[in-house]
Amino acid sequence: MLDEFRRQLSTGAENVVDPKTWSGSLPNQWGTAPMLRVGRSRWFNLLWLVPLGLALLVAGVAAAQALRELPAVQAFVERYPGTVPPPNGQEGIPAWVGWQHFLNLFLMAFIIRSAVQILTDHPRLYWTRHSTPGREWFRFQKEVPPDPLWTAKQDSVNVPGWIGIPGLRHSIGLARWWHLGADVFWLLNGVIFYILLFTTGHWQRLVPTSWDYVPNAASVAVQYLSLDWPAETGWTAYNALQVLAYFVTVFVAGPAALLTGLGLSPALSTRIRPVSSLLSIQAARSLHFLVMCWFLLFIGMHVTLVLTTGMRANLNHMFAARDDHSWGGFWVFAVAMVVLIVAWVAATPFTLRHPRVVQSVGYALVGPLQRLFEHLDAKPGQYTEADISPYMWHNGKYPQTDEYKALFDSGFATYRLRIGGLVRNPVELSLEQLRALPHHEQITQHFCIQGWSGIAKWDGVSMQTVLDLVQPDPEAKWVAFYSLGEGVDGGIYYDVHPIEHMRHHLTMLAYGMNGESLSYGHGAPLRLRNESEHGFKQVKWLAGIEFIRHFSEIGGGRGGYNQDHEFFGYRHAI
Ligand SMILES: Nc1nc2c(c(=O)[nH]1)N[C@H]1C(S)=C(S)[C@@H](COP(=O)(O)O)O[C@H]1N2
Ligand SMILES: [Mo]
Repeated sequence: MLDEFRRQLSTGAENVVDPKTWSGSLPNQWGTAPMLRVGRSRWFNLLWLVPLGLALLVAGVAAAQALRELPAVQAFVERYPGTVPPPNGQEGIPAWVGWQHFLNLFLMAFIIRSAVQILTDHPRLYWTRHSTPGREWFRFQKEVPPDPLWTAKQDSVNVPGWIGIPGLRHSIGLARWWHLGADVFWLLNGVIFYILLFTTGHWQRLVPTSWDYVPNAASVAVQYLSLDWPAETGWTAYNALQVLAYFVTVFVAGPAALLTGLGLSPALSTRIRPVSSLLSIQAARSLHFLVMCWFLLFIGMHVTLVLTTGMRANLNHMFAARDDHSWGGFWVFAVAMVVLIVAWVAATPFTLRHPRVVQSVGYALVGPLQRLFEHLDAKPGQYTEADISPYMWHNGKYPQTDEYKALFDSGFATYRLRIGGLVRNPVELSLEQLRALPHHEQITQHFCIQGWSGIAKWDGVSMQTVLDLVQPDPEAKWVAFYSLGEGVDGGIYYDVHPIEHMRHHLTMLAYGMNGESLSYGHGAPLRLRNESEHGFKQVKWLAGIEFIRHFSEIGGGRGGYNQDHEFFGYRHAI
């Protein structure tokens, strides 16, 4: 009975990315300059920070030079020259620090590039859990146009392929594998770094252990700004300002990147309520972005100072674990940079040519961690009427067939939801019959993979009611949801869910939203809600439901339209 749906699925999912036809041939669309909201509706172009910053720097240099002529300041600099000797007299930089430093910078390069790519998929940041247009505090996209059916996909922007990975609009599926995959290695490197720091005593070089660091850091700042720089003592001990910057980066920004990143996970956000009510997913996304800004600022200052405060000695310390003026460290550094540049240049073309490799390697790296979280009791949060979002973004490709139009115009009088496959009792249900089933209602949060979220009240039929009605066979392990609408690359939209999720008390078929019948844009007449999963799995304009053995049987065989065509993962709860 459901063969007809299977035949309408596209099976020829591409295994390479053609930028011309990618994601339904989305045309190029560049973002705007980064804008910061000031007050209710005024926007400040952040590019002004460049001339402003330069002017401040020049003024700062002049002020510091004037200050250093004052006898009091001279006495202060003499008293606090800038470096506090570490208590245990730890000297030198061991080779393991050099290795870890290289791995860290290498991984960070790809983490940041893919982060930028991810950000461009929804180029707006918010502080509340709603994603209300006009209430974002930061954007690099125009105002949301008045079109009531404007989609989040239409809102995404381009980024050049040598910055983002892979640079195309709406390529978040691939970018996420890079980001999360590199994260796994970065975290591993970080854990090893922490362990070695504390077992070798090397931590004393990075942690300010007395108040002496404060006046010394101030002194170093004045010395740098006055362009009469402090004596270099990097091999024995970093200067106090360096220690503070390294301390913040290693012990504050690093863990903050992890924590805010975890806060971005719908899987955790829906399961650990105390965390998500303090740190909504949108606040987490904003903070995660600010942590990245810190890293970018740090990298800029750090690289500048490494190259200008005695490049050869500095490179010997970090890349050759020795303290002399030879060229050894420079050459190791040069080789390291060649490795980085080759990987940097290759990342985007490789991703476009071998997206399935990126998808499966990414999943192999991230999947085990993701499954770890799935063992946490799934209690997707319910909210109250007061939490309902004033604006719910639309997404996806709207159904435009004559068949759908006729259904819509008739008020779905002839609509039938067909449920079958591995079940004892296959059924066809009209909207009226669906409405006659026990009524279920819930207020829950929707998480789109692109980054926006919103809370809505859904009403309809609990999936448990449907299970009781059709009685799935024991061998039914997965459930396919077929849409009346097509996907962007042809063939009908579909997605597959594990049967355990169907028994969850918050999995339902919704025919109503926020007290009204489901609108065209949000999936009329019927859509799925599975609150343990991302937005793209909430199939709208539902036509049929099939209970199956495994998702490899249908479509491109990867568990859903976006998995087949946009290289997402078949479970994407993190
Ligand atoms: N049939 C169909 N269902 C779909 C999509 C689609 O393109 N086609 N897009 C999905 C995506 S990516 C999201 S985020 C949600 C958006 O739901 P909303 O428009 O009601 O907010 O619908 C999902 N369901
Ligand atoms: Mo989405």
